[in-house]
This record gives sequence, structure tokens and C-alpha cells, in this order.
Amino acid sequence: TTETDTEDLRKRALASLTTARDRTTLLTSCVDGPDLTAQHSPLMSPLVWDLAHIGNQEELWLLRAVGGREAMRPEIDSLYDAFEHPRSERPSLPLLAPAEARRYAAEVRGRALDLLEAADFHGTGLTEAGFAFGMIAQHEQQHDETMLITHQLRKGPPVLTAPDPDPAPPFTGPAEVLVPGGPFTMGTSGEPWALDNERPAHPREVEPFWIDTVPVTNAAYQAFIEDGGYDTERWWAPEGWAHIRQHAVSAPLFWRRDGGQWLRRRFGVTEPVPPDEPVLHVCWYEADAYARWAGRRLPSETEWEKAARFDPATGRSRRYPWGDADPEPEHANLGQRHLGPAPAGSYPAGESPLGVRQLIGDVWEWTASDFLPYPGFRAFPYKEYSEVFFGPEYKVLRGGSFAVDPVACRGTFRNWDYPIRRQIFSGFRTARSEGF
Ligand code: AVJ
Ligand code: FE
Repeated sequence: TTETDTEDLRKRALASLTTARDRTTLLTSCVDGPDLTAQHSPLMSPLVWDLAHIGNQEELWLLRAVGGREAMRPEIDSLYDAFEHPRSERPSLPLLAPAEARRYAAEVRGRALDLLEAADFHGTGLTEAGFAFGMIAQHEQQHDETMLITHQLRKGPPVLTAPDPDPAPPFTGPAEVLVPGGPFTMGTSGEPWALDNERPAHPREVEPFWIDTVPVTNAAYQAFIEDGGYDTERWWAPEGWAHIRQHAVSAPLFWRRDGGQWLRRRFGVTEPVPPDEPVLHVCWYEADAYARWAGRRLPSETEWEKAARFDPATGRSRRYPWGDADPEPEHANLGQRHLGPAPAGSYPAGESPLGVRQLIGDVWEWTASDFLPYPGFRAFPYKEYSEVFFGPEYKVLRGGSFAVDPVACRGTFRNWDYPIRRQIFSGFRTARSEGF
């Protein structure tokens, strides 16, 4: 890297850390103390746990690992270790109180910014291209998405507001796009802050396939419901069928039937389900069942990435569907600028070379694939980021949601969760093999 690149990355690290902290502050200051320490769902931590965990990870990786400093408060490390205490246990731990957690995170940040000013960006591993700083900014933003999920699960009047996305003219383009078969490059070796599971770049072959131009909408999903989709066993994977029977799942999470119409609750506001928005809060089993009902299937992770990154004119894989430039507001709905997805067909400037829209932002997209390492994977900097999750019990989601910051989202970024989870900002699009 040249000196200009280094100074550019240093500025970017500072900006990304600052953006993340502004978001964290907003999400933890719009509710009062009891709301910060309460557990709003057994799936989630108290907000005050996320806050101190953000500070603790920053202390571990920036102050201690990069800076060689002593632990500031060694006695709290185990409280904020996600592997020592599952979410359900966290409210009963002797956690730092809100004011103390805020002070701790701020003190860590002050020292981290001092370190950043003079940090070596030319080393290997954690210091290469400021990786640790980029990783910690992404980590905080990931928890900012987690905290937004907690806000969505919280009962009570709204405390968060944001402008709606611009209304879009109804999408009139083709329903699906043909992605050519053949090789493309999946993953990355050159993206400076890509996380371990996105690496390394490697060749993949796909057969030609068709993929939806836009994510599946509420209107389309309602047609599946009205057609008895939730009562028809043959659309469902056996474990999915057992799950929806046992838990009486019959619509996306936060939806409720009111007479003749569907209502949904979002951040404390109940309103009719908007037909042209991408469907949100569905689990993998629901996405998979819908796809079968529609005579289609979920795209594999490889197919998704080829649709998002492959440029047929050059044969290259891009950083994003629109090219190599960082996301701007006209490309994608990212960064919690809005508190929900934009209508299907929005962001024409963000479409891929093949014409696929909204691959980045709006809703995380379930893929057919299990979360597995790429050939040549090396756990870095810790096995608990990705490696311990590899295997068939997690499904991969791609593309990021409206709640994801640009620093934590790219064409190669991989997210994962259990196939029953739907409190996350998850939707999907469907695919079919050519000639099927
Ligand atoms: C990548 C979203 C699955 O929240 O469990 C946060 C991100 N890892 N702290 C998660 C993460 C450690 C992770 N996901
Ligand atoms: Fe974490």
C-alpha cells in the first residue's frame, strides 16, 4: 500500500468508528435505564450488555492486541464474552450499570483513537491496512443491527423515527434475469477489511440460472398465504413443517390479521402491510416453502454472489453490484437511514451489470446454502468469529439489510443464522435452473 492509501484507510477507520459510535449512542439513549437493562426477548441481550460488550471487544483488540496495553478492568472480560454466557443468562449477570457502561466504552474509545493516530498500517495480520480498526468498526455496527432488532422486539410506544424511503414507481422490468453459466471469482483476497469467512478469492463454476430481479414482496408472499401455503405440507422441508406446526407459525413475524387485511407492527407503529415492500421477518423454512410453492428454489450462496458481482463484459467480480465504488445513498438502502426496506425495484443506480436490483441493503436474503468455509480458509483473528459456526446447522444470508452500515456490507460479506430465526431483518429472492 502507498502512503496515500494508508492515510485514506486511517481516515476511513476514524470515520467508521465515529459513525458506529453515533449509532450506538442513539440506540442506547432513546430509552431509559430500566429499558436498557431489561431483556426484551430471550433471543436478545439487554441493550446495556451490547454497549459494554462493544467497548470490551474494542479494548481487547485495539488497546490490548494492537496497542499492547494492560487490561483496564480484567474482572469484566468474562461477563462480556459471548461464549461464556448465552443471551438468556445475560440479564442476571452483574453487568455494568448504564452510566458505567457508557463511561467504559467512551474511555476505551478515547484511547483507541489516540492509538489510531500513530498506528502502523504496514504490518501483517491485525495491523495490515488497519484491519483491527476496520474489524472493530464492523463489530460495533453488527451490534448496532442487533440492538435495532432488540428495539423491534421491545413492546411500547415508538422511540425511534426515520424518514420513509422515497416512494418508487411500480417496478415494470422483467421478473427474472438470466445469469450465464461458467466460472467466476467468489470471495476476496484484496479487500482490506474483509473478514476471515469471505477469504480467499477462488474460482467457482455455476450452471446458468434465472434469479428474481427484485426481492419477493409482501403482495407475492400474501398470495402464498391466501393459497394455503402454511397449511400445505408438501411445500415445506420436514423440519420446517414440524417447526411451524409446533409454534403455530402462519405469517411473517410481527404480522397480524385484522378482518380482511394484514397489519404489521414495526418499531411500535402498527400499519397495513405495504404490498410493494420486500417481505421481512421470515425464516429460512418460510422462504424455502414459498419458493417451492412458486415452482422455484432459493439461490445458492454461489449463485447469489455471481448475480451480485459478475461483470460479463470483463469477466471480473466487482466489490458491489454497481461497481467498485463505496455505497452512496442512491445505490442502496443501508445504514439505518430508514427503518425498513424500500419498495421493490428501488435504487436503479445500484443494479448489477445483469440488471438485478436491491442485492445490497433493504433485506438480508436467505440462500439455500449451509455456512461453510471457502477452500483455503484460515480463522482470523479468532476462531469464534466464524470457524465455530461452520456446518449444516446455519444457513447463509447475503446482501445486508436497511440496518447494516456500509462498513459491514459488501458483495462478499457473509451472514448466517439458524433456519428458524426471523427476528432478524430477513427476506429473500428466488431462482430456478435454466430450462427448468
Ligand atoms: C455475523 C451477525 C452472525 O451477531 O452473532 C457480533 C456478528 N460476531 N459479535 C452475530 C458478531 C461477534 C454475528 N453475525
Ligand atoms: Fe460481538
